[in-house]
Amino acid sequence: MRFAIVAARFNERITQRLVAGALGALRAARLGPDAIEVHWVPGSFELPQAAGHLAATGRFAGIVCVGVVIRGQTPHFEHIAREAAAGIRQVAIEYGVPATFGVITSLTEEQAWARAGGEVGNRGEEAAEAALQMAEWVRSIQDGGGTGANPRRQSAAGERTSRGHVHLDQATRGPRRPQGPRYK
Ligand code: DLZ
Repeated sequence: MRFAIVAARFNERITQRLVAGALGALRAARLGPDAIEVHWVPGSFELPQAAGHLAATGRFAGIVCVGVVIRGQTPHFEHIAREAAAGIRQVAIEYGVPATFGVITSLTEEQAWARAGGEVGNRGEEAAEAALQMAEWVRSIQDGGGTGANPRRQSAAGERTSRGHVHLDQATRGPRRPQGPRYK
């Protein structure tokens, strides 16, 4: 599976940290360099436009959008944050491609740094993990399963229900996000 990271250049030093967090999460899922593309756009307002173009190519299992919107003196902040959030959601629904929201919306620059690999976490990393989970879930329903199990494949540890679904024990189901070579 191939993933894209779309990054807003506004507040670029902070956004770089979000990109690093997102790349770390995707690489931890064993995605190779050929399976990850990073695309830069001017600001968070442009994130949905770029995500839409990328989704339209059909080449991506997930799109991670990262940016930093910091409140200024005017309502500009609200417009950009709202349009970014609504636009990314619209792309995900319209194209059926998971597009996740790794945009920090903060009142101060200090709050933004704290959410870009500081004491409050890394919104880019979290958005990449969400994209991985959603992409895997989309794949699971395309394979015909609703619980992460594929009803067409009978597992030794599984038990077929009256509706044809296979229920696996939690212990045998394993981690929610697949490990190993699946993302290569
Ligand atoms: C113009 C602007 C302002 C004032 N603030 C931010 C911000 O905090 N974060 C961000 O990502 N982008 C900002 N921008 C740029 C807009 O997102 C957009 O690039 C421009 O309005 C051009 O469409």
